[in-house]
Amino acid sequence: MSIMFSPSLMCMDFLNISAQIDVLNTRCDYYHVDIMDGHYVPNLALSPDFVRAISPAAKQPIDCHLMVTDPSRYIAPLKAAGAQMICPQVETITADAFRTINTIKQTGYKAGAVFNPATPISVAQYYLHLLDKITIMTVDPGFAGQPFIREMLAKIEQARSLKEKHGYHYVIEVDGACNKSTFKDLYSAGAECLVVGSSGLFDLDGNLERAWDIMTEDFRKATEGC
Ligand code: S6P
Ligand code: MG
Repeated sequence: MSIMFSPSLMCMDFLNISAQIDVLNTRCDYYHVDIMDGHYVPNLALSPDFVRAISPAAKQPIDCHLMVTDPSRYIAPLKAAGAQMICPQVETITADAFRTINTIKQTGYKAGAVFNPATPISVAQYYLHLLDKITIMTVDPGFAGQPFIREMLAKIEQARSLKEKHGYHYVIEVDGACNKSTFKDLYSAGAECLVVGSSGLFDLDGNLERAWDIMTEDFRKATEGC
């Protein structure tokens, strides 16, 4: 059983950010920071200022999921704020995917790409080899607490077989409703990193250490024998 967990910080308790970062520092693999511009998605979430605030305390890489119309505007500010990985939505970089990904890498980040549920992996086929991570959205982007889109299991399997066939180095991440009721199917399909938000982690218990233990036990039980 090998899996990575990336807590979605827009779901944390904002009255206790510092204490929660301390708890997560020794447990998580990445920090998942949802950046929304209120234009690409009808919501606002976290920001470069949030990244700047947590980066001195964060001991794991800060991974920014950009749900914004123009990702290029966020690359330099997020670098200055202390982020380590940038993942734009593939739908927002069709006109300049190579320029954007190369800029992300030349700025010193790891580069990922995120696929909306309705977007096929094939749109990125010419640059999959450049990516350090691909994220399959299993909800439409913009909000926490949405229902899981089961059709995405086939896309996760496809990401795994493309990785095996071509030797791609990307990590296969899943974002959206990763929780007790989906862990088994996600893991069996090939997910390597799970973004855990309200349903998978933060709403399990008011005490985050206990919530983390509940989540990892949920995952262990769900994937026993897989
Ligand atoms: C959605 C965002 C996600 C959510 C996460 C919340 O736009 O990209 O990262 O924060 O899905 O988790 P849950 O368990 O509420 O779906
Ligand atoms: Mg996200």
